[in-house]
Amino acid sequence: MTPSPPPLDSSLRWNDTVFSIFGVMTKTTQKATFSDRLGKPYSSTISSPPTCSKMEVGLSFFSGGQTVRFCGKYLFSAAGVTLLALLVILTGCTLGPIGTTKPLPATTSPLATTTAPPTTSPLPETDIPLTTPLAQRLEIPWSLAFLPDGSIIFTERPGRVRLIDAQGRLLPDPVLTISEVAARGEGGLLGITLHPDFARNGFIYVYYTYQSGGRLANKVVRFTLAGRTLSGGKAIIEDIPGATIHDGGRIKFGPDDLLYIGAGDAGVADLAQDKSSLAGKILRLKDDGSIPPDNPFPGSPVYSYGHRNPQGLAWDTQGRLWETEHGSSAHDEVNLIQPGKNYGWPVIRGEARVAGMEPPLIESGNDTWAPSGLTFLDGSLFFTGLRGQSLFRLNVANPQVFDRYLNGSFGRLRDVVVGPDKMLYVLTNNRDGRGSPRTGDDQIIRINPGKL
Ligand SMILES: [Ca+2]
Repeated sequence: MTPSPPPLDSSLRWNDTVFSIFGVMTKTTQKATFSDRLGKPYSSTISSPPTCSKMEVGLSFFSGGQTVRFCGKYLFSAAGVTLLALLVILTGCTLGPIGTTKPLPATTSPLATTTAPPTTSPLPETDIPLTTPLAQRLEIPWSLAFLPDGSIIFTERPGRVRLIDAQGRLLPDPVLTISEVAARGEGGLLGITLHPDFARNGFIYVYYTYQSGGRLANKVVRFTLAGRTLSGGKAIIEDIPGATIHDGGRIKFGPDDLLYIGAGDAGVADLAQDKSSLAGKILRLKDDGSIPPDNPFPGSPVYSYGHRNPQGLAWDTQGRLWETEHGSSAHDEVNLIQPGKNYGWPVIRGEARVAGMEPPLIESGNDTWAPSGLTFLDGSLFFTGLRGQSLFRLNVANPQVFDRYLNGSFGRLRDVVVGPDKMLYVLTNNRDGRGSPRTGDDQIIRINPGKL
């Protein structure tokens, strides 16, 4: 027998009952997202129905087989950007907790005719739950990749490469522990990726911080996986400036079968504008570390420059390279990368414009996403937020349209990867001293994008 909904106190705010107070609205799309206390996200178009007061907007969403409508109040607006927080309050509707609500009479449906079509393409819905933990009690996992048999290889920042077999079992012992790794601050064992011809050659590439003389540096090393053993260890590129902050670390092969490397500024901002330095760059190399003849600066691995701390790289179906990057004091960026271009750090940030420098496609304004991993699926870019503690979704056909999911449900999120099953695989990052570890942390979580 279903318990009847509790009586509603009209002065009760939704964040005290069902909803967290967080919402995001973009002025251009008139779309808001928010979540309940379990982290289940909802999105809504926004309108101005007569039932809401002048300072409020109307929102609606579908839950429990019916449309739920209410009014939301602005909390603040960030100057120059399109983010608004919404404090969601009830306005006289007879609603209990989500899922047990009664249908509303048609006369209280002012938003029924104002719902806009979805702004992003629908994704397949299956019986797979929205979130499923796949591996737990990990130590700062940073990056993962799928092997052809469906097993998962991933890095833990202290220096371990680990494997989840095709049956989903986490192997207790690492397939490799790299003693040379210097896990200081943001540095350590970071990116991992497979050679495009991995099935034939078994090549796996990792990016890590190490001690070089009296200083920290980063390198990319190629290993060979045979069975459950990683061996070899050929350096592809070394002496990328390192530090306890801004080590970059993402590595991926592009559709041109060349290796792209995100290198941070190592805390020395001006190096990003110095094309003779490897810091603050996206680098491009052949699989053996040699320099492609068509790189934009002849004889140099530099592909683009003026980056602060690139963290995510992904290509869309048109072959375009997208990048996420940490800004300074908010102003995080999503950039569309073109060879030889200057992305401005530290000369410009936010909406600033200088001739010869590329502004971001979108930036976070005064909000902080701390964007990390980036991937592409069915017309959308998905990226994870560390301080933002969310999974963000961007429509590449209209980059100003983005959604925000999970909102704190799993803490800081480091990486997101599309699996062979078209599910998203997300890494938490709560054990590095900057987060609040919870039971099971750190985790690899499977996300069903059809249920976002
Ligand atoms: Ca920039």
